[in-house]
Amino acid sequence: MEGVAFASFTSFATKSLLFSSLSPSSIITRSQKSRKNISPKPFVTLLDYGAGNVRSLRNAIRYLGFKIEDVRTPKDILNAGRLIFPGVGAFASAMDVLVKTGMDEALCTYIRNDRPFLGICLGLQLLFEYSEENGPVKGLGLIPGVVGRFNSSNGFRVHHIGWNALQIAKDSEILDEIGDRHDYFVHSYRAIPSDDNKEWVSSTCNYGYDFIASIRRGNVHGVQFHPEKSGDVGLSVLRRFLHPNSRGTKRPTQGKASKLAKRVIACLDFRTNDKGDLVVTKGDQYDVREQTKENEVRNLGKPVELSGHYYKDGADEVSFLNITGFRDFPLGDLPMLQVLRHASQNVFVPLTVGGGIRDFTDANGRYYSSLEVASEYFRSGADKISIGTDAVYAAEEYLKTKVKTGKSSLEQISRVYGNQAVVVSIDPRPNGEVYAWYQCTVNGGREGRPIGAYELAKAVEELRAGEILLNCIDCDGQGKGFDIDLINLISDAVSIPVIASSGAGAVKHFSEVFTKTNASAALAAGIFHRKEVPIQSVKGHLLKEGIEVRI
Ligand code: 1PR
Repeated sequence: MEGVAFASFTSFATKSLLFSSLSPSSIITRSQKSRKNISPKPFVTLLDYGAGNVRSLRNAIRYLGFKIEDVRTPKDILNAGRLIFPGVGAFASAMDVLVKTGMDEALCTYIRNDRPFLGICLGLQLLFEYSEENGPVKGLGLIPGVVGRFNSSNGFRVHHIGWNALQIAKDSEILDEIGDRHDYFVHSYRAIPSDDNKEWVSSTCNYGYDFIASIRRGNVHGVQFHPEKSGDVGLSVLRRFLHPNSRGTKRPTQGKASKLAKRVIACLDFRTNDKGDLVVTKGDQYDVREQTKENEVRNLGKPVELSGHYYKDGADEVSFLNITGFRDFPLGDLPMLQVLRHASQNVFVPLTVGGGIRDFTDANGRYYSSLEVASEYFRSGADKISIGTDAVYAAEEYLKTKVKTGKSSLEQISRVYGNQAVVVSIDPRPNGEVYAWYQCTVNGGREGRPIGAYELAKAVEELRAGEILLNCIDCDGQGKGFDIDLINLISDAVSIPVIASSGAGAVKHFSEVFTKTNASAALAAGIFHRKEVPIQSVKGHLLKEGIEVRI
């Protein structure tokens, strides 16, 4: 991913100095000699240079029955039987680490020798000559061509986030089960197809214009999308790479994917009930207690089970919101981290986690930065984190001072993990009789703030939010449809994707939000938890209405 500076790179580079006395060329010579004696291994080697979250990929590889051996030295690359390189972070920082550690040469040798390789996302981009990301920055130069940024001049939002279709250019056995189905992309830079790299390109994708979605030459593969987050289709890509002998025949083409799909997201609000159990709950206008004498927290099921169910039913993403995170210390909430760890072992679509992300000092006086809190969420399996309350305070401060301090949770987390990994959740409540405005709230709707949803959205975009989750307290849990005016107000104000939330009560509400607004995704909770409508029926309806969704 892009736009990222990495504290963790530095520490990895320092560790790597342990083997820096061994020159890359001497390493290569020795391992080339010994390679003849290497037998095929029942594991895959992973080049994780410590720049971010590759837990999802690890989970997917393990799910497919493979063991993982991590690269520690350039020699491990040369000795690998099968190597996966999930590039994470910014192009320049990644190249910097590769060069400092001598892994650049090892990688080039490995790939030039046509050894089994799969680069993912930045792991594909680094194979090219140059990237414009903070550059031009030199890449490994194995494939002719350049990596450039998407631009919004053609009306497309700069991040390409979501499920898109591939146009297969040539046979690439690992793509053979994709057919006409969508894969999950998240990036704002892309490799540009040209005559010079034509022979490498195995598929392209269109987002305003064509870009390289995958490359293949011999045993060397690279994909811009994330197979580990692309559901069954993505798992088939990994499986075909990991088990080349069991690839079998090409599957008949399925699906009708042609462009970026609208996303349907299942949301699990959860909190601890009065007995101390972590439960999925869902309120009416944010009140999650039953209207009974006991006034207990509404219990709609167990988070891990429900997330697995929604994944199988076709959710394009699953969101977990710890709705009382504002009052408890989220890292003290070990069951919640366990939920995430377990859910991410079996759910291979993006997981977003929110609730309580802020700087915090615990009872013993130990200070935790919001970045540490977010990092723990990422380590536990989150692909994106969502910030509510703290983003409101950051936006208020920014609007008051006009200074980006770089210290807000929003700025810190997007600097380290990339802004595609940072969602801002807005909880507005319509206010005012004559001049209506959408007043932002904090602490789960408990406190109104002197800032409107429009101003907040614009400010958090400037502070590097990557996406907006747009709730509406009045519509929440009512089943009467999304607030179309609010969604239009916000999605027209920003150039980052907007997720419409609150109020879905029937399949027609999903088609309405996608035909009347520019929302990139629709999120719902109650309608799914109460089992009124399965996600597949929502998608069936959207397809019938001519709205492209992933099936
Ligand atoms: O403020 O950073 O600690 O984050 C808290 C997060 O928890 C925020 O994202 C906030 O929206 C959420 N939250 C806080 N209290 C509640 C509550 O319900 N009492 N849930 C709450 C808000 C999230 C929605 C919901 C949809 C769809 N709900 O995404 O799931 O409104 O519901 P529906 O389809 O049934 O209408 P912080």
